[in-house]
Amino acid sequence: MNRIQPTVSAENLTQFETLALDSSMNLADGHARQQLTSAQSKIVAELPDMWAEAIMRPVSEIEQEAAESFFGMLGQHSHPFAAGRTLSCYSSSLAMEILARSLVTTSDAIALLHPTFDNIPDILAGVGLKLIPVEEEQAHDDDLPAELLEQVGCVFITTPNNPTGRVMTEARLRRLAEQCAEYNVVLALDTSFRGFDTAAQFDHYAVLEASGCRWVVIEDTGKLWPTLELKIGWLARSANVDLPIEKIHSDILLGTSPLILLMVKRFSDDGADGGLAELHRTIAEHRALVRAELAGVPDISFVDEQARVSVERLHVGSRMGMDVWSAVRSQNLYVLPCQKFHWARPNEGERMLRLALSRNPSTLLAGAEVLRSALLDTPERHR
Ligand code: EGV
Repeated sequence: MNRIQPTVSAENLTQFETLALDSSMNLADGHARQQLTSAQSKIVAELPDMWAEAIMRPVSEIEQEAAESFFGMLGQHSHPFAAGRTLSCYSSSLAMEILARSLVTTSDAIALLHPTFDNIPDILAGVGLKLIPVEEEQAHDDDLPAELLEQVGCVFITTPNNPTGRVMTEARLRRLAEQCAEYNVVLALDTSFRGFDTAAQFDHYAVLEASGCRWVVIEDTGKLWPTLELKIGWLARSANVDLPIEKIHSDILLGTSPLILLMVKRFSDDGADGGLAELHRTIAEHRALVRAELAGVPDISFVDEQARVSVERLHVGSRMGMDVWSAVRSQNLYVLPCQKFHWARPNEGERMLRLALSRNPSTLLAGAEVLRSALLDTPERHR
């Protein structure tokens, strides 16, 4: 029996995620909510000692250690922290806001990957930038057209992409960076999901530096570990970027918490010492679990066969995604409808849902069972 529910109003993906926060079956947001591993639990138990350490030591030393450990864990050995070109932020979205405000001082338009998580277009458009969509296939397969590069001050790419998991190869990144150098366009990367996919762990900074292009990279500790929203977003830039990033960063914050930086260092060291490989196995198991639990449901498919990221797209066939979303919500299961990832043409996402995999297996199992019966009950719909 369906309970009567208030009408839903969600203006963006994050508001859809907010609806799910108190539910025991929250498969909506891409934040990590699985159990701590035993090695991670030990680190958490040492937080009081880390607090004392954070009080005693110079912040810049702690920040450097956190950056070395985090970027090192991810293969980003040419990162520019030592050169003074990596700023820490409370979140990667804040880093994005700082980048957006910097860009709009010198340009009025930006080329942005399509689809991608909607807070990226919203932040960029929010400062007044005009957005020009770059289809994922085009970004990965072809040179960008000259007419596009002549119009924009920046090309913004999310790799691995959210929600598709698509990773830009080293060869493609090199070519894109060369094109950006040629047209004097800033190349901006959001690599928040890179920790999940070893294909995204070649040394991006070496490629960017070799190209000579102006570049900015946003990195995120926030998707990997279940650390209760304690995280760092890093904002790294080239020496020649010629944007007021440092000034705008300082307008907004003095710095991040040395306690969180120490925690990031410890989680990263554990990651490099086998924790990241363990996470990869966990996410792969969770992906297999969800696919197995939904196997045999007619007229569905998993869209991103190669994805390694902690989210999974489900195509619901001739059903409408929002019909399935509403049906599972009445059972207290929350997933994410995909229209808003397709920020330029939302209808392209209307038959897809995104499921979060960084959860406990019991939650995924319960969610998949609810989803399975809802899919079996949801009728076809033609628009
Ligand atoms: C995901 C939400 C915002 C973002 C969620 C996300 N952050 N809106 N500042 O972290 O994939 O669920 O990226």
